[in-house]
Amino acid sequence: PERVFSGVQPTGNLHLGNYLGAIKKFVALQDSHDCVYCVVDLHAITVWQDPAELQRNIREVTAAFIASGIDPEKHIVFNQSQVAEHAELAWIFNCVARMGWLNRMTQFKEKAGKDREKASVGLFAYPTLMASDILTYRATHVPVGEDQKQHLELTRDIAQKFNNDYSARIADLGIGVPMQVGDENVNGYFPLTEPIIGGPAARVMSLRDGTKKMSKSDPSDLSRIVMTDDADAIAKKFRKAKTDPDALPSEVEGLEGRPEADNLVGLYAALCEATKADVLSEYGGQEFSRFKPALADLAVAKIGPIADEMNRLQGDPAEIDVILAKGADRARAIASKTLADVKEIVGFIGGR
Ligand code: AQP
Repeated sequence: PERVFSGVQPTGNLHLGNYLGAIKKFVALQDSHDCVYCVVDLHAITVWQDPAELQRNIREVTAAFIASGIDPEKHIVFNQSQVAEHAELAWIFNCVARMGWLNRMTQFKEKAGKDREKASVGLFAYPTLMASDILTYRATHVPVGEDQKQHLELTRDIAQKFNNDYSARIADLGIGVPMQVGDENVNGYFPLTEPIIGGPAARVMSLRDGTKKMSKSDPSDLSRIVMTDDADAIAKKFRKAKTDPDALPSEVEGLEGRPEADNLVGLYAALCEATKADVLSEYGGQEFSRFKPALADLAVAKIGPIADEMNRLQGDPAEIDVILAKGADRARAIASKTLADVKEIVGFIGGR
């Protein structure tokens, strides 16, 4: 069966972009796929995290998964650092990936800023750990926001190079999976994972600047709707959201060159599972002063119950920890098999 993997970093300020670009899609995939959803704390520490806050944030993301409708009994919900195989496979992938590939990653350039010498080695190697997260479960599909597209391409490059470098060995061991690469049928060990990106909220933008993505680390609280914002905060943030002076267009083409308008219409569409065209057929010609309160009400109606449930779940941290521990056991059962195979493929002794 097709398997989905994805993760969210426990770095606080979980926002509407994380929900609509990722978590909401995780929920939808549960009926059709085996799903593995991870709180990626090893990724979080690529930049400094206060230890007590990190623990709180790990539980908060877990609560957000469950409150949004992910079923930890039917699928796997766990915490990355509890399954050592992720870090182990990442090391092997560090030896498969090339420096030149990682040098091209735009997220590293953005997050490292001007003084790259001061960035952690982990921040640079982040994409090889992400490839490991996905390929530890030999996942075929990864739902993510648009910002992760380049990392997903790197994951495919790593899988392909590993398959090619070790193709004879994989064939000898008889543990490959048939796959098509170009016109050729080959036996690879790792699948070439497909991203699932799309819909009207694949890239949710900052409420203060329609050219920047909504982000956890933006210094302005007004730039993002946080999952746990109350109705007043949500209404205020949309009221203060940057817009241009024109009314909403009636056609989607009319959103071109109007990034803030495009973003708000996209948010409305994603929240009510419609298209931007549907939204504009209702609100085209109207002023933002009418549209913004409607958007705020819709956001409160969709996010409010999730926030309430998140708060309830976080009232019992021990219960969350039990869910994570059980999830880790089930994740490890898959991960340890992959690692045993990989060690055998690479030529280590005692893997299987
Ligand atoms: N603005 C966004 N629009 C759509 N999807 C988004 N995602 C993040 N921002 C947006 C998606 O959310 C998932 C989890 O992301 P992450 O935990 O890896 O965090 P991130 O991408 O680092 O989030 P931020 O908010 O952008 O944090 P900073 O400020 O640290 O850069 C991913 O699937 C991501 O695509």
